[in-house]
Amino acid sequence: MIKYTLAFILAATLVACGNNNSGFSADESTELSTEPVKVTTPLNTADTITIIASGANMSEMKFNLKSLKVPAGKTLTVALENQSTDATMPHNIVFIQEGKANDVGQAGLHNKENGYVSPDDKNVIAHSPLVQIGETAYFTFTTPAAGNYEFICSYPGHWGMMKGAFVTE
Ligand SMILES: [Cu+2]
Repeated sequence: MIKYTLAFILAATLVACGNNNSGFSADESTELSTEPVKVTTPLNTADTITIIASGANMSEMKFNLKSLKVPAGKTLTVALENQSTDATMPHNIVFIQEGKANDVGQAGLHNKENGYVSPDDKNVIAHSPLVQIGETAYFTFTTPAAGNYEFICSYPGHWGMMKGAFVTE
């Protein structure tokens, strides 16, 4: 866990210095960062990207990425780390078809037992379980065909703010 987080930070630093050859990329949602940030090593079967959810309330909640670009048709493991310290802030991450955030979120409302994701939702590509504060969940999926997708947190009320672009190429 720590290892991957450090790799992320290191890679982001390398990119800031002009390294531009990695397999996937991400934008950090800090206000200072306007350039896409390239992340870690080339994407292989065992590659993991750590995504952090944080914020103590509904106006602060966020993912640390605004966008994530990965190769199409590759095995990707995502670690979702919930760094919030407020128990009312569980989060998930749901990779979805473009433009379907509200549909997926609304369908998820009726599926609390499945982590607020409808199990037969065709707009959902892959998703984490619901992650409680201070916890990290891992899940692995095959990235979809080249195209533009999105990611959201489908916990009730969160998907309007907790969202980003997911691009495969
Ligand atoms: Cu959330």
